[in-house]
Amino acid sequence: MTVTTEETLILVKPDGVVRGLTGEILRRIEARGYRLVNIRLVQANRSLLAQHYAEHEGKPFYEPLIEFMQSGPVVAIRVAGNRVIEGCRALAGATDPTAAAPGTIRGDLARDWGLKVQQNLVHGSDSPESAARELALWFG
Ligand code: DAT
Ligand code: MG
Repeated sequence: MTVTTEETLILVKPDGVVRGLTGEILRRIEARGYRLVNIRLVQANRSLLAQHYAEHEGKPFYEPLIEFMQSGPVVAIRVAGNRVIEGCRALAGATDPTAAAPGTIRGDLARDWGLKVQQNLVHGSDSPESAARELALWFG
């Protein structure tokens, strides 16, 4: 029997770390059955974040996003499991925390603070290509 194992990058953003929600977010990932492969607490610099969020350069929320992501440490998590990319996106919920479904990380634990960038607790890679690129950035 061949089981293809996929990996994804999850970040607990600075709002999640400062609010003490890292454990709760890890708990939800583990409770769903995914496997934690590696974890790092990182104070990200502008260069790393510019590469990570390259697709958003030029958008109105780009500069606020880069500033916010440097406002404190983030927890970078390498997570493995069959269909983990899709599964973790579902766990995270919609980008806009007000619209995110109850039961999701964002829908249960985040809100709109009226700022220029949504503080929505987590990042999750959105495709196998993004996951490979982002895992190389955060875990080398
Ligand atoms: P996601 O994190 O759900 O993949 P994204 O990649 O489109 O969302 O955007 C990256 C982050 O930027 C997102 O988590 C929160 C912020 N953001 C996205 N769209 C926004 C918007 N219209 N207004 C404010 N912040 C936004
Ligand atoms: Mg994204």
